[in-house]
Amino acid sequence: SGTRLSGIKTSGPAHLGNYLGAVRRWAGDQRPDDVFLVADLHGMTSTHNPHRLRQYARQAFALLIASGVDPERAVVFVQSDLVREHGALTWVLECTCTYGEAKRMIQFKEKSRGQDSVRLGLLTYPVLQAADILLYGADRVPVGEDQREHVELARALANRFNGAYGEVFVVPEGVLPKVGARIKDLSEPTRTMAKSSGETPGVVFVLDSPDLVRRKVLRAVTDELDTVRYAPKEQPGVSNLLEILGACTGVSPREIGADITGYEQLRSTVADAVVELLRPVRERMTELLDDPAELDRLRALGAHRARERATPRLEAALKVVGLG
Ligand code: AQP
Repeated sequence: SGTRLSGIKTSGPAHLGNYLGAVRRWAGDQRPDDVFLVADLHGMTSTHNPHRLRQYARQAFALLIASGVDPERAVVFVQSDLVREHGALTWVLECTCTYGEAKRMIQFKEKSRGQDSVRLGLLTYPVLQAADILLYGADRVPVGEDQREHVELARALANRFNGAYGEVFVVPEGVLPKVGARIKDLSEPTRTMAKSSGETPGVVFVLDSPDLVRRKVLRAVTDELDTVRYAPKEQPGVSNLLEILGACTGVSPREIGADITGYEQLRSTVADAVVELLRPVRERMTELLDDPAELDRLRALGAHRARERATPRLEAALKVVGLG
């Protein structure tokens, strides 16, 4: 057992990749001690729209519940509902972290490259991420390759803090999640489907209407080879469609193309599968979003459960560093 922590950032509306590659798996494999975080504080490290940020957080929370995360068993909450706790520990950890460590993060280098105005939060968000992890005593953090370095930082900060001031934090470990599908952009199949791509036909959002989903999939980029074959390097577009179809139906993408003859059939088969996969999720999500009282009740429940976990550890940390 132990505590696993997983999060979804609200830098945009949740998409098919987030659902197939992460949320669906989290819901399917949840244990009572799991912590799920809607990371809205992380949704403002670059230019953002306040109204949308709030909306994306509500949507992401609704998505977790609609996907089957059980708010009575797991701790599922919106990060900004505990903004004081996360903010306070972030400051303490920023004073545990060096500037050199923060500026070496590959994600920072990549995301700040070529930008003339970089928010300081883009530099320090890995420390906020460390606070997210350490507040809840998470010992395992399932992350992909791109986030591994941040979990290593959280680990280093926990060790350094414990060594300097006393054993307050559980030292977390990054674990490779069970391989989920890595979904690519439908229009540019060599890059991953991403929230930050914005409104493009290449990104299918969980809340898109069935009509829109269908149109986006039917416009998916393929190639001129005219063979339905799983070969991500040579045929990224076709392989992505097979990957999506495989993930929707639980069959390996290598096997699933056998009965499909042309690209037209492939696109329409995938369109049907995605529409049917998302339909119940979107319906439950919409129900929740249309019932703000119920959504707020679940949100308050999650925040309460999260605070019960976070407060003792935060207080212990403040005490040993000499605050309060
Ligand atoms: N394209 C994807 N295919 C499969 N899984 C994906 N995830 C993200 N994109 C894909 C997984 O979704 C979970 C939540 O992701 P996140 O909110 O932490 O954001 P991210 O990984 O940075 O990806 P996004 O959604 O594309 O956002 P932006 O554009 O802001 O970077 C994670 O488990 C992630 O692996």
